[in-house]
Amino acid sequence: MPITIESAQSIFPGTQVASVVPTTTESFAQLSAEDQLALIWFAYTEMGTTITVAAPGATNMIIAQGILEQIKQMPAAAQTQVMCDLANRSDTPICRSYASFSMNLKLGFWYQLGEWMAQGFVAPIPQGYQLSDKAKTVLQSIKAADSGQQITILRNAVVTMGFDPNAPGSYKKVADPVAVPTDLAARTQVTIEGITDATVLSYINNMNANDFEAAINLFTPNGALQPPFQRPIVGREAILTYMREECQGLKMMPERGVIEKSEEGYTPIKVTGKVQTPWFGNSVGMNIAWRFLLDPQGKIFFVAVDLLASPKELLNLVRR
Ligand code: ECH
Repeated sequence: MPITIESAQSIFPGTQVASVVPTTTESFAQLSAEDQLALIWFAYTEMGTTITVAAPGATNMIIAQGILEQIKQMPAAAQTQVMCDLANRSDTPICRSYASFSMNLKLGFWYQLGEWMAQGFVAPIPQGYQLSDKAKTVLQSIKAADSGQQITILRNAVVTMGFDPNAPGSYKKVADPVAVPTDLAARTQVTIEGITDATVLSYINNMNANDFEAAINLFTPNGALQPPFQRPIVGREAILTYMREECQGLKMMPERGVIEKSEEGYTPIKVTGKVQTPWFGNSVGMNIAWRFLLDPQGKIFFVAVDLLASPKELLNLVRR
C-alpha cells in the first residue's frame, strides 16, 4: 500500500493525547459571551498565582495599539460591549481588525486589556459575577488540567475570537515580523536518548534557532506538519508560513525516542520531551510527542506534534 499523509497520521497509535483540550474548548464555545469572558478571567488570574505570563516580545504590538487606545477611551459599558462582541464573533470593525491579527498579536492584545482591567482602565468582570452551572463545569475541567493544557485551552479561546477571517471583505492577515535565526556559533545542540538520526536532531536544532528555512528544507516537498488537535499542514510553503507565525522563540527540549524498523523504506520515529513558549518561559513545560515519518531519503514526509495526556506519556515509546 502506498504511504499517504492519512496513513502516516496513525503511526504510534498508542500515543495518549490531552483530550481535555478539544472537549473543554468545545464546551467553552457554547457558553454565553459574558460567561466566556468571566471564566477566562477567573482561570487566567488563578493561573497567574503559579505561572507567570511574560509581556509580549517581538510581536508587532504597534498594529493593535490604535484599537487598544480607542477601547481605553470608551465608557465602561462600551468597553464591555467590545469584549462581548469579540467573544460573540460579531461583525464590527474592531472584530474584523482583530480577526486579521496573528496569533501572537491576539494574545498580546488581550494581555494588554487584562493589565488595564486589573489597573482599572478597562471595565472589569463585575464584582460577584456568577458563572452559569455549565461554565462552572468548564472552569473545573480547566483547573484540573495541567498547566500546558490550560494555556492551550486559553490560547484556543483567544485565537477563535473576532469576526470570521474568511468572510467576504475581511481584512488582510497581519504577519509577524520575521525573526532573525540565531547565529550558527550560538546555537544549542540537543541530544535525545535513543535517537541519533541526523534529520530529527537537525529539525529540533533548527527550530530552536528560529531557522525555519533550514527546518522546512528537511521536509519532502509534499511533506506535512500536524500541530496538536489540528489537521496536517501540507507543503513546504504552507509549513514555513505556519512556523513564522507559531514557532518564534519556542524552546524544544526532547528527552528520549524510539526508531521503528522501516516499512517500504519509510522510518517511523517517536520522540517525547518538553516545549516552552516565550509567553510563559520556563514556568510551563508542555509534555509533547513528535511522531516523525521519514521517507527513504531521510526527509520528513510527516511529523505530528501531540500534546500528551500526562507526564507518564513521556515514557510511552511503545512501538505499536
Ligand atoms: C482576560 C479576560 C477576558 C478574556 C481574555 C483575557 C486574556 C487572556 C490572555 C491569555 C493568554 C494566553 C496565552 C497562551 C499561550 C499559549 C501558548 C501555547 C504554545 C504551544 C506551543 C506548542 C508548539 C508546538 C510545535 C512544535 C513543533 O515541533 C512544530 C510546531 C508546533 C484575562 C483579559 C481573553 C491574555 C499567552 C499553548 C505546543 C513542538 C506545532 C507549533
